[in-house]
Amino acid sequence: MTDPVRAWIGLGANLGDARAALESAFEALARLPDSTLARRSSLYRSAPVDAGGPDYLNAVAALDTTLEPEALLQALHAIEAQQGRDRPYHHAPRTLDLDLLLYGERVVHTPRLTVPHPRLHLRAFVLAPLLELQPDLEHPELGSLRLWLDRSADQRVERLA
Ligand code: PH2
Ligand code: MG
Ligand code: MG
Repeated sequence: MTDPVRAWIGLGANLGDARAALESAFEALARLPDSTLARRSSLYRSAPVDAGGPDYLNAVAALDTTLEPEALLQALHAIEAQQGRDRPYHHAPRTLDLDLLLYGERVVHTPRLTVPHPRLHLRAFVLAPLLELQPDLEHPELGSLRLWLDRSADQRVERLA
């Protein structure tokens, strides 16, 4: 058996009962094969970035997994589909969005997948929950994510109790 890798998954929703969507997404992540849901962040309310529509709820999960990145991406898309996500246009409001943010220190560029997620370091709604769980988390190419959160201080993101 290969050792598990810690993958970081971003969760987002801004349609319907977003809180329920994130809760059932965490449950689905915990049921994934060859994977352990190690940590889940608080929920955050955030202003839409590069998109319209209502505020989002966001969170992140730390998943220890032996699934390869492409297989994990497929599993995330399956969870989105089970929870009623359709994809009418880029950045449309969504019932559930699951993004593969980081896969250990791996850098992946395939036609279907880019890891680290190309915009994670620019988005406070991803950085705040990541750093809640691991304050010294590093990006394999860009270094300390704490510095990037400091640079995105103008984005509205609020941790929920
Ligand atoms: N997701 C997007 C685009 N904009 N804004 C916030 N606040 N939260 C998101 O999850 C989000 C977004 C595309 O996936
Ligand atoms: Mg997304
Ligand atoms: Mg996505």
